[in-house]
Amino acid sequence: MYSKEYVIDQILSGKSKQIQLEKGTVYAPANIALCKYWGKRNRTLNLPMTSSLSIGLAQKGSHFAFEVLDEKLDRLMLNRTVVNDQDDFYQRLFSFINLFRTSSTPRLDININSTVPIAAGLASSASGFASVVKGLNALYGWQLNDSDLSILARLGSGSACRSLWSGFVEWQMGARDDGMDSLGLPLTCIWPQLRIGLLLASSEKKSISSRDAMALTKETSGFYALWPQQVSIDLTQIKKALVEKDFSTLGQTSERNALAMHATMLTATPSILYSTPQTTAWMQHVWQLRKDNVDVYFTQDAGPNLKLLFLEKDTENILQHFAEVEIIQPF
Ligand code: 2P0
Repeated sequence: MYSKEYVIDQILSGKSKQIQLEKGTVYAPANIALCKYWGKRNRTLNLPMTSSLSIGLAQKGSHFAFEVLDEKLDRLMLNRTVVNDQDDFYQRLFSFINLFRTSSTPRLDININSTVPIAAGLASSASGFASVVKGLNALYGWQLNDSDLSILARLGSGSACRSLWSGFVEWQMGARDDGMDSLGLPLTCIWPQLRIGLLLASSEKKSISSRDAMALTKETSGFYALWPQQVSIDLTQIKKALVEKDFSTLGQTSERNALAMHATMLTATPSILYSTPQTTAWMQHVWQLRKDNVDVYFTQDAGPNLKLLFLEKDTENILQHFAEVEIIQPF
């Protein structure tokens, strides 16, 4: 079994752990999966059971500012609020950063500011860990390329390996046990008319983290065996739809993929249900609009919020039907 330290040694081979830059700021975009990552073949290295495909949100993501400290403890602020050293997020972040430093490396003052609503479930791990590895790259002056940074980001959180780029990114699952071939690959296709509409149902902390939920689904759902087959079909269709700029197929397939993921979770023991009555009301509204010939679809991640997919030409219509929607232009 390979360790995170082994992978880091492979990537950093011979590179310095001496600080080269005392202070800096980097940025990584959030991403929304159109074909989801749900289940790991290796939990230590966050190696997925399947490939996945996402869209980066350009202007929406995490700004990560660091400054070297002459103190004994690291400091962390998230969206201008101090995060206590007992907090789960503080511990997860610094145990990741500690993989890249020795006991004599100075402590850090870190400030993470997110431009996506935290409640949207977009702000947390993906753009966060992608921005952390970019920050470490700047701090130590490694000058790693984005592919190497993607592998390092995956060690922090799986979906973070897709957040090194804007636009469409495929996370290729890879086949190696050490995961050196499991990383994001940016796709050349751009689609300026594409719009994402955020519908926020709740800002409450989720009842089960996606990390635990995907493990429980894989371990206990008899339907999980079907998931890799579904992903294989959906990924092929989504990539074809992107090349052909076939929005209906893109939307239909992305929506089906998200529903298949949630259906599989429902059959875990105990069941995992992220949707609330508000979520299902929005779904029904989307389905009614499609009956009325509006080309709008949704995707849903590990939470009750929906992300609408539509084209620029339907913006007015969407705003009329979903007054609370926040529209994002990914390109
Ligand atoms: C995705 N999600 O593809 C899927 C869809 C949530 C639903 O990737 O354990 O935070 O850190 O690898 O990346 C969320 O899972 O999990 C996620 P870890 P992560 O976007």
